[in-house]
Amino acid sequence: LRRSSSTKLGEASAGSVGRRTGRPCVRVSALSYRQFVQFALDETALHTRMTPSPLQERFGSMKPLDDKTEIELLSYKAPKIRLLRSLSIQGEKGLQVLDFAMLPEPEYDLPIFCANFFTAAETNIVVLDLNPLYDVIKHKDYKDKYYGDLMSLGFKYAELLPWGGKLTGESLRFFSPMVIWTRFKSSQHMHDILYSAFVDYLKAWLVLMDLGIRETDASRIIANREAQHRYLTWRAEKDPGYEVLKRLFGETHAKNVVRGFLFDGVDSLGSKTFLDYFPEYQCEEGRVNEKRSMIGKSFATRPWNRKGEFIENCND
Ligand code: BLA
Repeated sequence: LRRSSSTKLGEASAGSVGRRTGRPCVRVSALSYRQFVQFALDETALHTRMTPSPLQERFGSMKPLDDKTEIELLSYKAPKIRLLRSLSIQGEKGLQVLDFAMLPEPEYDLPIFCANFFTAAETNIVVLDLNPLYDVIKHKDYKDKYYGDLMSLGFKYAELLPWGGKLTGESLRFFSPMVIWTRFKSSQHMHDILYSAFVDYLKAWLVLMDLGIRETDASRIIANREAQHRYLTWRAEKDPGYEVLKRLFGETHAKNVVRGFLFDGVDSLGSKTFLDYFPEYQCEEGRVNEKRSMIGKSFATRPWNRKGEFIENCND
């Protein structure tokens, strides 16, 4: 992959905080994630031709159980992008949720754009990353190809948005060395930093997408498809947002949103089961262990150095 330089990427978006789209907009809450979604759609539309996803018809008018919560489900597809989907929630007591992802077509080994922001009662839980399709600890070539030039961007935000502490150990396999995993107390200042990070990460992903070359080797395409299926299988089963969605939609609808919308592809891109990919979760009678983690909560500090090398033995 060739790109002018990683600092250029950072510079290009300096001043993007508070950027206006030029459209009239209602400020429902100062700290809403609406401007994030609007920016992502506007910016993506500058790079590619988006068309509504077939999922939109099924999920676009989904309603929560109570009438005080507002939700928005959006989904598109585009050349190279199998699915762009966004779930945003504005609820009572400052509940704000954004789950925004872009999943590539299997002909591309592009990372998955992943923004997961959860805000309630002043607490913010944030994951922002270009999730690697292949485990970067094992696949150095993949890591260099996509993250080599982006580590300075990652490091800039690792300082502004410090590591959020121990997390489900298994999740780390799905994260890149530039992952932002953080928790903070709500403030306009932190919200602005997060917006700026979102803008920069999205722009970086779109550059990777622009440069992405269609794979023609059938075995590579099969491998990409399985890697994405494994990722979707993990998230559809263990995503921390599931409990919140159950409260908002009820169990059946929540399950449909998770398997049919957020992680669409889990039932179509492959036929392996969760236990095929993650056999360590097997319980008696072939049931899946309900614990989120078998390893346990791990990685008290950021396990990547500035160069994006994995640092072992930093568990406690
Ligand atoms: C917590 N969300 C978390 C945590 C992580 C993530 C790492 C910390 C708890 C843990 O270690 O598991 C996010 N984990 C991810 C992501 C990946 C992963 C993005 O493995 C990708 C591979 N979060 C949401 C949405 C909601 C949400 C949509 O993304 C709500 C609808 C809620 N996340 C949420 C809540 C917590 C949380 C309530 C704290 C409670 C908990 O830890 O279970």
